[in-house]
Amino acid sequence: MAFNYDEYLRVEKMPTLWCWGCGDGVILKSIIRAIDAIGWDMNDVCLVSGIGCSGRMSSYVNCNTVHTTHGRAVAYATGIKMANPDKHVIVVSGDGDALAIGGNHTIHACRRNIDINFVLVNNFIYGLTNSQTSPTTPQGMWTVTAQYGNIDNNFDPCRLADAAGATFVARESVLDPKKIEKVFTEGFKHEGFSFFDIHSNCHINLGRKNKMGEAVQVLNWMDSRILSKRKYDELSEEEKIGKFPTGILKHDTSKTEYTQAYKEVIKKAQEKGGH
Ligand SMILES: Cc1ncc(C[n+]2csc(CCOP(=O)(O)OP(=O)(O)O)c2C)c(N)n1
Repeated sequence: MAFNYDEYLRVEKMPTLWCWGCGDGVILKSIIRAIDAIGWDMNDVCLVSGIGCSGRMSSYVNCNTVHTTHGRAVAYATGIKMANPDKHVIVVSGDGDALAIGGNHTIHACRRNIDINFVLVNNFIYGLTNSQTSPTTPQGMWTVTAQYGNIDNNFDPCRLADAAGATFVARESVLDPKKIEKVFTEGFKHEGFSFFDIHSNCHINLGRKNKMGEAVQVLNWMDSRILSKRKYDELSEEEKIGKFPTGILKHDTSKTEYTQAYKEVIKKAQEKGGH
């Protein structure tokens, strides 16, 4: 039977504001499919987004949603999760939102290991505001703020999340929606901070402006940069430069989840006669 997306979407908001063929739609579908696979009730799900093209995600999913301020989605989500530890919280954030203006919030949420599912929509550019450099814009690319080619080194978002303390880390690309659905389904179930680096195509504000005249060129370029973790591990250090392993890169169940740890704090305070 065909999957009934309408059940999960605010159909009155369709069509989306995204450019035709934007990878963000694939990510939207994958989020919905993972929620369906797990069997979560949409009343128990809260999707929180920042500002950007990816930030529009919260407008389209028919659950509890908050469209927050630029770079602060995970700060809002932390408050939501602390007050509602039994609810399932998903953050959707662009590479500018999550790693530039919001980088500080992102690493500290990783460090706390709070049970939030953080979907980085990584299109390597500020999409909504027309092509400024983000922390994942590859070196040499043209952006509005680097018109002679970007000279900045990049963050590897998964390595950053891992080092900061996220306990579930995965990477996939919109080229393979089934794999995104699979890592979301695993990661959403994980009790702790789950970080997903999802490569998404911006063929308008990254591709076209970097002389990739057709959308498929952007997809081919993205495809040339990723490979399974197994294959990646076989590469020499030199060959690894500019390549990104996909799949589940970390799944650590040994660390205490933050809202569970906080329950202990509440218990101790109550025992002491506090409020
Ligand atoms: C405090 C603040 N600074 C700047 C902006 C302008 N702004 C809106 S979205 C955005 C960047 C969007 O890029 P990204 O987070 O990568 O998301 P995308 O649009 O690519 O999905 C910026 C700089 C803003 N809304 N608020």
